[in-house]
Amino acid sequence: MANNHPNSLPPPSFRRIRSQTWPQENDDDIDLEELIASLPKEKGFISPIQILYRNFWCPSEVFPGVHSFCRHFTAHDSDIILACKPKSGTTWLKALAFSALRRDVFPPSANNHPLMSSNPHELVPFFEFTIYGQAGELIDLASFSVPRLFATHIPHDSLPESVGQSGCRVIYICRNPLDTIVSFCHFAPQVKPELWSGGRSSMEEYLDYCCRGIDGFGPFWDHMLGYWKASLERPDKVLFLKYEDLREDTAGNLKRIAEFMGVPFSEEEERDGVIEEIVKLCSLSSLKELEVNKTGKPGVWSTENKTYFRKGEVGDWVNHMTPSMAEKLERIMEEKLSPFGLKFRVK
Ligand code: PAP
Repeated sequence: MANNHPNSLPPPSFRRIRSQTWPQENDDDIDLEELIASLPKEKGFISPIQILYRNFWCPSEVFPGVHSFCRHFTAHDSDIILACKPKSGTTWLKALAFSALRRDVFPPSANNHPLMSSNPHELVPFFEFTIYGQAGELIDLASFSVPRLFATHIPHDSLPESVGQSGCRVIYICRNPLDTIVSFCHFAPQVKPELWSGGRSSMEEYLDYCCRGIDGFGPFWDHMLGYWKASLERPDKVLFLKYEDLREDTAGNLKRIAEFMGVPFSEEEERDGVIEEIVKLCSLSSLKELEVNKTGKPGVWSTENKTYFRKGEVGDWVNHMTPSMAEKLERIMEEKLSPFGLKFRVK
């Protein structure tokens, strides 16, 4: 097993060392207010505004964390980063990757498995929200079990240089944009009701912004294509997954994830049903029913854990979009993604 840290810490597998204030000490030389003032801005749907930074639209409230991460993070060769556009299956991928990677310390059948008491976002923290985030506490990167497991929503080409220069591995999950938009439009009004109530925002308007390339961490096509191209160029370093494929064959894709992380399932584990145990442990129905996911808060957005678990269906967009909304988005997908061979199952 690749988990070579002699004392894997109990969950969460990292240590908070002290309260973090913003700006961080080592950002003192940067006037973030001035930087923000100089950058293009647009209406936000989960933060008051979106800021165009390093070629993507960054929700304003995440900006300090994004900026700090990009300036300060140094990747290690053994690091594993889970990357995704919001609402593409982040929570699921975090649960699966964590369970597979740490199964020597936390067997999936154990009653006290970390997923029983911690939301996947607590076990695999985001760089921009949690580790370098404004509202969080400073996390001791040296306290992570090795290989360190992180997550990010930041596009491939905007990641700190050391990620591409090191041997660090990235697992990307994407999802058809029709379902992602529907998922976001259920999530965001719960996080920021003030941005949506009284007709301030609607799914139709959000879809229009997405089609114009003004969506959180997007344009969505640049987000997907950045990781897609990287996975074709460096398949040993970037694994590209689709939510729809994961739904269709969770066990098969879990095997790919484990192999890619350097912790393939042994024949004995396969025979003993370890793969199926992890699939079950991480399923939407299992996670949704846990007390921690009904009541807790992961500290990503100030929202409850339950907002991360909804239907998890492929094709739910038919229940929420008009045909003209869907056609508009499908035209953009055809124009931007198809030339690069990127297609999705949408039903
Ligand atoms: P995030 O980007 O805010 O972290 P993310 O986890 O990527 O969210 O996406 C949430 C979607 O994944 C939800 O989809 P829905 O709105 O269409 O239902 C959520 O239901 C789904 N999801 C969460 N956990 C799982 C899981 N264990 N299996 C399958 N789908 C899941």
